[in-house]
Amino acid sequence: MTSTLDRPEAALGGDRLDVHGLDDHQLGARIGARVDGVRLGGDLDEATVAAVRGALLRHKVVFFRGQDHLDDAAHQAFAETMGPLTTAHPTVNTGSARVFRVSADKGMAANAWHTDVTFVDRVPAISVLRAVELPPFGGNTVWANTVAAYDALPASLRALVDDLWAVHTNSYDYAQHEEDSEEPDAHYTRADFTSQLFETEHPVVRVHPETGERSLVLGHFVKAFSGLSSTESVAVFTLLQNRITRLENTIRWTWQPGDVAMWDNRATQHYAVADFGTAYREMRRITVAGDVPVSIDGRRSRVLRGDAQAYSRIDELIS
Ligand SMILES: O=C(O)CCC(=O)C(=O)O
Ligand SMILES: [Fe+2]
Repeated sequence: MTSTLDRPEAALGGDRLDVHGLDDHQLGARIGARVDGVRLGGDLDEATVAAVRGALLRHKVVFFRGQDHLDDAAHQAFAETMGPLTTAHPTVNTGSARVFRVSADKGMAANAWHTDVTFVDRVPAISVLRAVELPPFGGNTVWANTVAAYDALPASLRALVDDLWAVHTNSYDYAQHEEDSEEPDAHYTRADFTSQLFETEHPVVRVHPETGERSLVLGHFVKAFSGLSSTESVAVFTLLQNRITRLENTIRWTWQPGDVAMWDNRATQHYAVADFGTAYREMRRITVAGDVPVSIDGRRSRVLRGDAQAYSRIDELIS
């Protein structure tokens, strides 16, 4: 299939986006836009797909309301317009080839700041999340812009991160992350989640394959920074995460039935707020495959443990 990965100027939309007249409404200075007037599905024309992708790359997370017509198949067909898909998850058996169901009725949620699946080398490019059943209150999701966070670093901190690498794993020491829920990702058990162990060393600063922007690659799955002690790692992690998640750098979405959120997983972190009591909440995610991060000096992330080939084929991607 054709990809915009080798044509960043096309992916960014530019005048194509304006020509098409996508009805997008920016929601914050640093992140987030609502896109109106698009009925999501597999039948979008090429210009609309390019415009939506351009809006995504610019705003990092885009929201679509009123997509009540979507079922899993149409959700998947829309996600496929953005690129080849991953399987549902590298380790968790979700009962579906492509759909990752995030459901909870005990107040559990993915309430730790993370970028999806950074424990593998081929970090997903895009996640498409659909509200299936919402609680009567609470259950918002918050996204943070990891490009803006990098851009806002003073020169001294850029010097620190530009050549720093971090080990990400799906089996980390939960005690190091005070905001963790007991389960690493919503309702799946830790045993499922760690049924196969993955560890990957990523650059802390990656160059975005489509936009060329630099972004911070951190979040919940970080175990330690290469060459730093665990105490030093916690200190540096806290320093950087605090910059990523400062409120000005985020957008918070209050879900309505029929909503879809799509985020650039190479330029964001997100957090599902566990404030919906014991009500049932169900979301479904379909994930677009991404390539292996590349550092500022052109080095690619390195697998330390685990083989993610079955989860995400990257030979179809252009990098
Ligand atoms: O439940 C949510 O709002 C987000 C869950 C999540 O982290 C994800 O779908 O990747
Ligand atoms: Fe997530």
